[in-house]
Amino acid sequence: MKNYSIAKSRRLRSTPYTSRIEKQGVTAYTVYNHMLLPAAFGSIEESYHHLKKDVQVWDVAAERQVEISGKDSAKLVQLMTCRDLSKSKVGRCYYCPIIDDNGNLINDPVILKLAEDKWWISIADSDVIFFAKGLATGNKFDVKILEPKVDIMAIQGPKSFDLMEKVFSKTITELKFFGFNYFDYKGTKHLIARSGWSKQGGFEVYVENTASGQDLYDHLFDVGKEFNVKPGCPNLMERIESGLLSYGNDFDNNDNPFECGFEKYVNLDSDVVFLGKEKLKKS
Ligand code: THG
Repeated sequence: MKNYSIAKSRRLRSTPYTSRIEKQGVTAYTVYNHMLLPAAFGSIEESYHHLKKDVQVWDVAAERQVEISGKDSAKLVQLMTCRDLSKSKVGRCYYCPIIDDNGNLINDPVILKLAEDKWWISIADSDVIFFAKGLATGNKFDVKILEPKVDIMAIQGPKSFDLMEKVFSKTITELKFFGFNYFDYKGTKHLIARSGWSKQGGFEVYVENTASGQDLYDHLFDVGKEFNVKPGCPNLMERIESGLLSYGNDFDNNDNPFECGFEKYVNLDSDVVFLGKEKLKKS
């Protein structure tokens, strides 16, 4: 297969980690949310075996956040997803299909409840922000919607626990799956969740302070030598083996949640209000 270079531009955004991963030998990019997402560091097969054994640091800044805050934020977030969020808790992440009025998928983000009136929708590759703004305007919701400057770095693999403990102390290993909390790194607080797009275990750091995040990125490689840390990225082999679906690749706006095996995340029996509910009842 012939390979082509990709022309970077303002439209095709870099991340705060791009210069670092290029020094470290990234060999392929894909485009995700109008941003560079590394797709390979040499052999995907070798990376696969390394990810299952040791620990990798990933530039997944392309998993952008749609921040929704304000009085009607919970109503808007619920209107967009078929997962019942009425009992959701601050400090937890929720994997939620976002669906339209036909019951078809718009995205499959992780939703973080930051406060009763503040949410981050950590999106896959589609422009959820315009969908959210349209719904907010049409429904006259009192909300603020924006894309905050948040650049996720993921630490994935079985040795991610040892590496993160070395940097953030024992408390970080007590985070439950899909829980998040704030952890100090040299005087800067970072939101860290136990999550990530692999099933090898790990964490995601939602970096808001870019300089501190870049310092942390370098530090993880300095202190991670004993765990054989390497740069990596979502791994095609591992994610397929683990059954993690990719919006735009494995499913898109022609599919409903049932066709994707998402029935776990569809609540048709509760009285919450969301788009496409009647359509899904008939499907
Ligand atoms: N992390 C963050 N944002 C993201 C992704 C991520 N946005 C885009 C994309 N990935 C969204 N897709 C998924 C798909 C699956 C999972 C996370 C994001 C996932 N699923 C678990 C599973 O299938 O076992 C748990 C789901 C559950 O039961 O709650 O982790 O990776 N920040």
